[in-house]
Amino acid sequence: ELHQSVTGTGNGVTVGQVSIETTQTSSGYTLTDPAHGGTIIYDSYNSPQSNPKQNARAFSKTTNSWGNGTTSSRESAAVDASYGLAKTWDYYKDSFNRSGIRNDGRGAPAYVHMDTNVLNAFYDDNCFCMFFGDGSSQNGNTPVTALDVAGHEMSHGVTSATANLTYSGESGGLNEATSDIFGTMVEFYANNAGDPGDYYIGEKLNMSGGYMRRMDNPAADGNSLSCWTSSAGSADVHYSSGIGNHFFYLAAEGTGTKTIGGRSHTGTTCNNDTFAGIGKDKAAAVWYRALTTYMTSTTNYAGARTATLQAAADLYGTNSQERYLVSKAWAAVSVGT
Ligand code: ASN
Ligand code: ZN
Ligand code: CA
Repeated sequence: ELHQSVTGTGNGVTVGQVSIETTQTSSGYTLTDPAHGGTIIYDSYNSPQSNPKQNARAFSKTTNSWGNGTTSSRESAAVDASYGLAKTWDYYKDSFNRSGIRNDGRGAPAYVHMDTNVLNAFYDDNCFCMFFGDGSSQNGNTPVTALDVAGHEMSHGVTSATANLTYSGESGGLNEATSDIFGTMVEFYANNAGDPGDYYIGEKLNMSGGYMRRMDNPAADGNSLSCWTSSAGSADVHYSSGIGNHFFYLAAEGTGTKTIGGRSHTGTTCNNDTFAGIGKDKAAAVWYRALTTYMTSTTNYAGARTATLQAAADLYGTNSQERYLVSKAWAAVSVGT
């Protein structure tokens, strides 16, 4: 066998010192991960976002030690991506026996250092691949490769391969919420010392407000919706996602203030109700079954409620406490009341 899977050492920008799976070739090593579908990490080499593979090349070197923990090494962001996408793969495999985005065992290529001054990351279903920007002056030029971002982007592929929620209106909000939910679950699953699990999105990106989004209190960012309204479908999908994110937080953790991953979570509701959570693993199992069994491209929030109630009934029983608390969490975000 010419190309062997080997364990390398990495020092990422946001994930710190980690092990990553790489490939040994006749001339050295590449960031191809045979243990996770052959995922290849490329350097976009600051190709323009309009043609982000233009100058791309795969990472390769003679030793199997990658990055130095800062952006002075182009490899550091690649370590984040390799580690984050491997953890995302493992999360889906361990939790749902899903082998990659399409459940076909194939990894999706990822490109770091896309363009310049881009505080964003993308999944592109046309190439079955992901692109990660290097951040901008707004976030101290921190690469947008944190664990919850990698999980978010790869999860767009899972949504595309399953419910295929249309990326506009309420279905678009559900599409975005699905990526925030599983990006967050990946962060918990990885149990990384430098980036512990929480229900904030992008808290490791050095944003001026300290995070990009919050699931426990979406409206705290000044834009996201915490509660459903009849105009939710007119909001940007990254804001209408707040309703689904808030539902998930409340279903998982219940109401009331909690410190999780060193951060304060307020667990506000739209109806002043108080109730317990079913735990994040059960809440994620409900959402995954709803996504892969009941949701379709046109599912709206009312439909997501029905889908998750059916999923909870399938998994835990029609008269289960889990199904009851899922209904309480939807009511607490003004869906189905
Ligand atoms: N980072 C964004 C996302 O994955 C990019 C976009 O607007 N599609 O949602
Ligand atoms: Zn997204
Ligand atoms: Ca997070």
